[in-house]
Amino acid sequence: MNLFSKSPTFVRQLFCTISLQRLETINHHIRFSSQSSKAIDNNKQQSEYRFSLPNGNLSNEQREFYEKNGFILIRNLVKPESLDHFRKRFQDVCLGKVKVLGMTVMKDVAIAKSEFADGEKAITKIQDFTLDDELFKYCCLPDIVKYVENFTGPNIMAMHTMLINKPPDPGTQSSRHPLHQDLYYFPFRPVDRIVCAWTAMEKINRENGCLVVLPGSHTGELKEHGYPDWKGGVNKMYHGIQQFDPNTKRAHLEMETGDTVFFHPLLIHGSGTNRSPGFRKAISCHYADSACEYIEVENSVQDYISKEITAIFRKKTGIENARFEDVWKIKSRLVQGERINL
Ligand SMILES: O=C(O)CCC(=O)C(=O)O
Repeated sequence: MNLFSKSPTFVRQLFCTISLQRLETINHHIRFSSQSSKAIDNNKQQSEYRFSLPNGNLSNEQREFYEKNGFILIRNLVKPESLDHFRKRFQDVCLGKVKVLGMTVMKDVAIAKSEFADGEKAITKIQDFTLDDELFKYCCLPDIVKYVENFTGPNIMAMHTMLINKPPDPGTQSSRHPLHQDLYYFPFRPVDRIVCAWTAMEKINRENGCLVVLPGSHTGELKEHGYPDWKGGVNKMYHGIQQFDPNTKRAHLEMETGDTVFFHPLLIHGSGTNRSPGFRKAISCHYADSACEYIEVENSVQDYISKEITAIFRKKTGIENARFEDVWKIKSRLVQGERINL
């Protein structure tokens, strides 16, 4: 088209239209580039998440909280009917009505000495209930597993299970659980693909000994542990961190029945004295990505505990040459997906 053969008005209009189109295009570029930089920012943020995965139920905001603090509390996650079922099963275990292969029934150091304590009153914790189909239902609750996927990915093993029955303290303060990191007990890695779900089976507050956590401590190293030097005695296997700054900020996790906290295995945590007249119950499971691998812990900070646990296992099973990882292989159970390494 020869523009010069057209009227000046037409040419001006055409230039105007072209300019407007250009402006539109530039505008579009600006809009597009700001949208894509938002997407890039979002991807960058996602790739900066180290402690969680996009798989499960957690929102980005919740993931950010976990990344920073090493725990996330989800309110009202487990139904009271399920918790009643687990409570009843626990009572049957304590009364000896149910015997479960591999389960450890632990007595409180102070209460066990009392000849008057019987049934669940003498028992502070049952551990390793994975082979009990009734209690194992806790590990498989879809409401919990959906969050676990945010930490382990889709192939999930239940590695360690507990129903904790913190007794009213007899004045010895032995009902406390010293500050510790759960990774101390675990010979598998990577650490960030392990998570604990811990559910309050009733209202848990400072009076009956709620969980105490040191927010952000999951970013640190695995520390040296050992039995604390407590006058009133300390429960078996309740190792604690010996050296840490007592002024570090603590958070007391007060929870209602069914509330569940998910926390990282390096998070420093423990629980307080039970000053109430009742037993304080919680149920928990440590999950791991089944693609995690066993590691050697000899001569590491885990050396002492691995020998203590393996010795108990050898005595219980009569398997003389059992190794630390064998203890874990036997008690762990697949929850979802494929059993890869563990
Ligand atoms: O339930 C509690 O009192 C604390 C349990 C705990 O931290 C543990 O057994 O590792």
